[in-house]
Amino acid sequence: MTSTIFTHCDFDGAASAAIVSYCLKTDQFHFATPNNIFKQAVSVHDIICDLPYISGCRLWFDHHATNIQELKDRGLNPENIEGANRIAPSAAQVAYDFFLPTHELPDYFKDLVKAANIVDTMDYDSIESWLAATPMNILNDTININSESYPAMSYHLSWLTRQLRDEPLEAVAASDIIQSRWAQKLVTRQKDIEFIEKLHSFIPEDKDRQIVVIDCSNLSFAPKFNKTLGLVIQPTAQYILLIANEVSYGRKTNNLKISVAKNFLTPSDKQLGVFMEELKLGGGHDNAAGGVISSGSKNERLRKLKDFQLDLLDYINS
Ligand SMILES: [Mn+2]
Repeated sequence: MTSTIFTHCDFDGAASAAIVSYCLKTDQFHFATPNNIFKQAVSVHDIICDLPYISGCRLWFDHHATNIQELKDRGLNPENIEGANRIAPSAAQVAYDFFLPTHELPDYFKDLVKAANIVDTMDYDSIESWLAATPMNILNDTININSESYPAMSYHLSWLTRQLRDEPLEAVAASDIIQSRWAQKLVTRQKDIEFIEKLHSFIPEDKDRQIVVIDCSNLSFAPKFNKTLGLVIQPTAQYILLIANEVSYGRKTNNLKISVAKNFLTPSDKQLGVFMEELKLGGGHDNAAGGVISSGSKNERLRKLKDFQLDLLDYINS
């Protein structure tokens, strides 16, 4: 029976799937997000990596504390699930440790796991090292280029997963496909930085300039950039807040999509996910969270956005 590896559409998703693919000779991949995995046709033959557990799947490999807790909340014992799950820096690490005692693994998997650990936890010691042209950064930063469509990105991710399975990181990063994507990425990144530089602001109440605000709600298009690039322009800020229009069926609504992240170099003990949940706007993790501010009119949304920004400022100063 053919089995598919359902995995997260990010670097750790590809890395963990590469290790599982090597060991179990499964060569079919399907990329998903933590939200849409629940809508996928996962069968009893399938394997899930780096995503929430789906009842009845054959094997599950994960490292997210929230997913393991969610399982317990459902009355399931994580130790009884086939595969491996534990809190770790990456799903790649979990899968590697699971197969190591019983399989002969290529030496280059050690570097792959190390890379997944760093990329997935943003374990960098400077903005420069986060942006540096290292093999792991190049591969991670070229997963999506030029706002590629989901099918195009999935196609690339399947290719990347097979390459990571069959070759060392350096060789994959040096390939023509990756080098061409990287050249494009450097151009768009530079444009994104210039764009954020023009657009970013601080609210007047934020005297210490702690929260870089990137407000895209007055734009007629939805820019797609990594908001953490705000730190290139404001390296001493502690948080980055991105605001954008919520689009429904191709039309702008009065609702605002908000997402907030901590400066990865100076993480505080604030729990952004809990904060967003308490405001009943959304949720997330300690270091990054998001949600939607719903409003019926332009004025209401301006007022609610201002309230939200003051609440956030209060919270981070509390
Ligand atoms: Mn992961």
